Amino acid sequence: MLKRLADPEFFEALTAVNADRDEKPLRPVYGTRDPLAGLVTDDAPAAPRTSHHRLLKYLRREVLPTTFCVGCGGGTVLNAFAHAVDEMRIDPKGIVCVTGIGCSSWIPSPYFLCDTLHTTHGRAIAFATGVKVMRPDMKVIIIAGDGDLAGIGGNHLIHAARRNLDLTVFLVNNFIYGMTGGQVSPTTPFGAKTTTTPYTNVEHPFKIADIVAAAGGSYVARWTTYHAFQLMESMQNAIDKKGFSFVEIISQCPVSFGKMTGMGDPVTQLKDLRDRSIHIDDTKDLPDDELEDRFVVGKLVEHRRAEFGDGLQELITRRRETLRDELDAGLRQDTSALETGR
Ligand SMILES: Cc1ncc(C[n+]2csc(CCOP(=O)(O)OP(=O)(O)O)c2C)c(N)n1
Ligand code: SF4
Ligand SMILES: [Mg+2]
Repeated sequence: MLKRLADPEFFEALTAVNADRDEKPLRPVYGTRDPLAGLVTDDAPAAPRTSHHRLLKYLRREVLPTTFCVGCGGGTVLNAFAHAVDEMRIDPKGIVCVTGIGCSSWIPSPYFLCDTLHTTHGRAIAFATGVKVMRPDMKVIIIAGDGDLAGIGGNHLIHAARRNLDLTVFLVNNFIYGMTGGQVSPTTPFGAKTTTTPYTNVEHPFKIADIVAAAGGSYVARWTTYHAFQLMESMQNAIDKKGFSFVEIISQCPVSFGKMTGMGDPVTQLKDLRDRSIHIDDTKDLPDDELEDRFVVGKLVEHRRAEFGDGLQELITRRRETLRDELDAGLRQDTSALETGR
């Protein structure tokens, strides 16, 4: 699996079109688990370009190149997702991807080739709920940003976790409203400058994965785009899990987040993700204040709880039986009234 993800041809196939742009994109050199160790911006010879990579079948090739800025974490998330689906041998015909509005919402729609619902800002989970209830046989996967899922759609998120409907959510947390130019979001760090908090943010951010865990999510994890391999495995676990599953993916936005925070270089941001991440298993003896500025990564929660869709189906079956009994009883009464004339 590691060997397959470290495949220069897939990255090249994904980004080949970027080479036609004026910008000089960062190109990863493979064969290492440390993505930073491999990032180069020099004029090293390009990897062979190909339009036949096996994972291209998961992408809508007609919309490539992606509109992501150079160095955006969105490409890593798309890459990990395509690998996760491929590893699991899921037929994309059995997946419905649902999303809202934002740069992160473009990861599934238009780029991933399956049935997609590109809905209104903050309403992805509401639409996904309808899809899953009507088509429990489909894997319903939501990929969207922090503004979409934790801001305007925050209420939908916590209630979906409480209900424990069998949905999978990948929340791409870049700490900002990226698409609209860098407004503060509910996950923007305390003290960060954004276009709407130019004198620093004096609000505390949500730890959104912790909130989903507290609200009842069946599988909740947090990884970053630095942890591409762990992210892919976590995506697989989340997709596999019956019930509400959620992975917070901390991601770099060198353009809108970087604009006023001084983190305009994607490598600086990735290094920050690497240096501030701590695995949950290593946090047991640490006081809360030491974790304040850290990203606790790994699986936060996994448990089994009755799933909403099953409960609903059971209820419908029970109610149908009761109705049938009531109908039968009514018919018997009518027949006897006809026969006896009473
Ligand atoms: C109802 C509504 N309000 C506001 C907007 C404008 N808007 C579009 S995307 C966006 C924020 C997106 O942020 P996020 O979900 O974090 O995605 P990112 O671009 O950072 O990946 C906003 C506020 C909108 N489209 N619809
Ligand atoms: S604005 Fe940020 S999130 Fe949007 S594509 Fe550019 S780098 Fe990515
Ligand atoms: Mg965002």
